[in-house]
Formats: sequence, structure tokens, C-alpha cells
Amino acid sequence: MEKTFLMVKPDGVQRNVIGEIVARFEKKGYHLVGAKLMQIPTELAEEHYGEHKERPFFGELVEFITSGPVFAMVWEGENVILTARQMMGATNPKDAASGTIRGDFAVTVGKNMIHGSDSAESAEREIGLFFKEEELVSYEKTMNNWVN
Ligand code: IDP
Repeated sequence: MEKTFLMVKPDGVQRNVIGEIVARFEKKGYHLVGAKLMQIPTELAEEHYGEHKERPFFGELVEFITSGPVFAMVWEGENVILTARQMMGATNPKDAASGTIRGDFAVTVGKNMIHGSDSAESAEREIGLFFKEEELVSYEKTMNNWVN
């Protein structure tokens, strides 16, 4: 089953919307298999956002993501990578549709509330960066039969 890495960024933790964001994915029918509140070390932030190293906002991005705790999660389900991206909305909240997380909760691109893997390769890489294998759990919910 497909897995993705999602993270409520420091703005979401500070603004008390961890629960609302988790609830959206739970209600959709996805399956939470790992989660932790953590403070990201600078080296991990730089590695996670490595593809943006040359961008002018890289320093600001690393500074922001390490500025306070984040809520890191692994979610499982059919097409969860793409569907979670759709539920998050466009990177810049000004372009994000109402009803999406960024469209509903965020205003500026620098503080856009949530991160989500953008491909199967990124999901595998990011889950590996943030979680040890033993931190992910495997369990059944009877609801699975009502979703799939
Ligand atoms: P994504 O988070 O939707 O995948 P990416 O293009 O991978 O978007 O960018 C990573 C993060 O970098 C974004 O979520 C956003 O917070 C930040 N970012 C992107 N563009 C800018 C910018 O122009 N200024 C400041 N931050 C930016």
C-alpha cells in the first residue's frame, strides 16, 4: 500500500491546527502509521530541502522549518501521495483553492502550514529521513472494508 510523508510545519503547530489537519486525512479514509512531534535539527532540514539549496529562499526555509516543533507523520492508502497533495492545495496559499489546507488556513508561501511528499521517490526518501523502521506500525482497521 502506498505511503507518504506529511508534516505540519511550525506555523501549524503554533496555530493549534494539528488536530484539524490530522482529522482531514482520517476522515478521508487514510491510515496513520507513524507520527511524532519533533524539533528538526538544521542538518536534517538542509537534507530534506536539498533540492532547493540554490534557491534564494533556502536559508529562510531552513530557518523557518527549524524555528519550532513540527508534527511529522506517515500516512498510508490508495493514491495517498497525490491525493494528499491535492488536499494540501497549491504551494502558494494565494493560489490554493478553498477547501484545501493551504487555501483554508494559510496566507503566505513561506508559512504554508504543511509539507507533503510530491512523488513515490520523495515519499520513500523523506519517510527514511524522518522515521526509523520500528517507529512505523502496521495494524488493521475494520473501516478499511468500508473504504476500499
Ligand atoms: P511544496 O511544499 O508545495 O512541495 P516546494 O516547491 O517543494 O513546494 O517548496 C518547498 C517549500 O519552500 C514550500 O512549501 C514553501 O514553504 C517554501 N517556498 C517555496 N517558494 C518560496 C518562496 O518563493 N519564498 C519563500 N518560501 C518559499
